[in-house]
Amino acid sequence: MSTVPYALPALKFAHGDLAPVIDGRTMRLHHDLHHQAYIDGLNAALAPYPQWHGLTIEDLLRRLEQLPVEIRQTVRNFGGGHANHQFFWKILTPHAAEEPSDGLAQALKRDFGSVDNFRRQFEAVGTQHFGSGWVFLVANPAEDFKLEIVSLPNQDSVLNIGRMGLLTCDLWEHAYYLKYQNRRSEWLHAWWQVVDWPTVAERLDKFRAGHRHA
Ligand code: MN3
Repeated sequence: MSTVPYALPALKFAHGDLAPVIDGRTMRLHHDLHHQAYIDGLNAALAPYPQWHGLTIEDLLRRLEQLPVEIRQTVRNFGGGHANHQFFWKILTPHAAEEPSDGLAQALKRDFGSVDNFRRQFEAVGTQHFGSGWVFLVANPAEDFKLEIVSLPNQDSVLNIGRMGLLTCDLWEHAYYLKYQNRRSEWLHAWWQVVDWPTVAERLDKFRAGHRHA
């Protein structure tokens, strides 16, 4: 569990392994440079505040409103960027199963009608989101872990809206522009081919078992 100074997590696959869905150059820029920049910005902001060191990124973001006002927005942006990207890499794999497993498939069917309907709605929310941000599949712990699709602007985190993140796709142009240019809907449609469904199912199981983050 990494805390301040936060460090770039290693990928569980090589940069080029997600090609052709995500090309190696995009992965290198996105992970090695963009994600690193969020971490550098976060560490710099927190350096003068040792009382805020030692928290996981998730616990830090949950306490955003308690942070000194002069660093709150910076932590929201850079800390959110770190958390969202760390989450994103975890749910990607070069060895994707085509369909979610039984338990997760049942939950998707219960809340969206079918797995295909879920995918269509997720792509629509991601495509229609204006500007940079993220689209998420989340569980709502206040409603018996009902599954919902939400999009958030910039680097905002689902941790700040009382939801638990199961799956997310990056809507910032740096995530897809080299290959998909302005065609965000194509990016979202192709991206299913690298989604690590077993990891998504495991996150839902952990949340249901009472873990606060996965
Ligand atoms: Mn990104």
